[in-house]
Amino acid sequence: MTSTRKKLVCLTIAGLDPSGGAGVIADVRTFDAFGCFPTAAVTSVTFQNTTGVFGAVHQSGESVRSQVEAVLDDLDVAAVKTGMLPTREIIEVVADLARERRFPIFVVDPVVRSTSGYDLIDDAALKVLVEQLFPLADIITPNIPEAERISGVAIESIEDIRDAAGVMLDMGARSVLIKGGHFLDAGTKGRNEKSSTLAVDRLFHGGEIREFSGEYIDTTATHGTGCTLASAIVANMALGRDMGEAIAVSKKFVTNAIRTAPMLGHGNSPIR
Ligand code: PXL
Repeated sequence: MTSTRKKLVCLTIAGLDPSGGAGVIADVRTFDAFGCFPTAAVTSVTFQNTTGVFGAVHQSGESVRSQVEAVLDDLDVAAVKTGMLPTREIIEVVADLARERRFPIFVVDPVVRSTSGYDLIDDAALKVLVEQLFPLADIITPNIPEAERISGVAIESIEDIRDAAGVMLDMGARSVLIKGGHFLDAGTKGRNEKSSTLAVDRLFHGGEIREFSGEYIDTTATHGTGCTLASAIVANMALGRDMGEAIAVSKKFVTNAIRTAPMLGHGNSPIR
């Protein structure tokens, strides 16, 4: 006997990392890992591997629009995520599509720079991303360097994280998740347990802060952490989990992936 199973469709609009660790390949694999059906529009073909980014050929706005429309015109898309949006033209197309098509769930990962220091967006485009996409997104998911560049706040303390989030909320973001992987929170697990170092992600929403703590794993296997976390949040929200629950599940998924990373390549290994 055969049986069919309806799958929730998720769409990523992001760059291609041909070495598989980040960008659309990471997103597609994450959607699939949570049982969602992955679709993808490519914004840029990057030339990179685990050791660095060597260049990129960006798509035109028209190309990105045509890819996204082909998906949306045919499939019932439950949730959308953006990653690398390198040009003003692409960002404007994505903002127009988000307004025209009313994405049911919309997660914006404001990708700014690769781990190896390659700029994935220019300053003028970043300004448009903030102005046009932040107000349309359910949540934005910057890491600490991204939060610093977007907010202009140098982050050295938890107060600074709060200030940076405040600036991004004032810029129009509805919810801001600042990821803690670049900032170590020294904490204790419990009175009688050994002191441990944590990676704490903080969600700022409606005047409240919620913390998501995970073990900080000292490893070079970090390639694709941001893409994987944002995609996991999209998949879990598509599956009907509320934002807090989706973040908690996604954080565990990423921490576990980092712990069990395949250690591929000669640089920063993909996490899964
Ligand atoms: O992790 C940020 C990121 C997102 N998307 C693409 C990337 C990178 C970092 O290298 O290459 C395509």
